[in-house]
Amino acid sequence: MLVLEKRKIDAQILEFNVMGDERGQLIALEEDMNIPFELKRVFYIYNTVGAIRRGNHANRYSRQILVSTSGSCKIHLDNGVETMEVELDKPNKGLFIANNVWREMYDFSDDCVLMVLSNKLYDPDEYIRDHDVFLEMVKNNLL
Ligand code: T46
Repeated sequence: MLVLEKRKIDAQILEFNVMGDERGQLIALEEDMNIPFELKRVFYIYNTVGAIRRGNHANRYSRQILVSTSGSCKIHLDNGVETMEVELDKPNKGLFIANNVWREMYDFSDDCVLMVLSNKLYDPDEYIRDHDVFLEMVKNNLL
């Protein structure tokens, strides 16, 4: 049996600076300031249905930062060896996820708006959607 080397998941929780005053709060996300990659795409997920799990894939090339700008949700990460769970529940909390990390998003609150920043334009061909294929690629050092 092949024993895989234990690897830390390439992901990081970020805390963004909040610029608040008597009018309310403002958070600025800016390439090379608090976004550690070239910013090519933003999308957001909302009105998520009940107990649904989204994601269920790894991206070959996209690096992302996820922020729950409203409400909360949880993220399950998996590098083929280890897993971790992160709760996104504040607009100033971000989760950086490197490429080739399996992700699932779940436990969305009704008011959750999950914003995702990415260093790549959308390309459906960069998705690994089969978890067994993902594990096989990790095992064979193909990622
Ligand atoms: C990820 C997690 C966090 C587009 O046309 N352009 C886009 O930029 C995206 C992201 C999606 N789409 C289309 C493709 C599908 O027909 O929107 C539909 C839903 O996308 P998907 O099923 O990939 O959504 P999620 O929530 O499972 O995953 C998304 C991202 O695709 C993914 O990269 O990491 O959010």
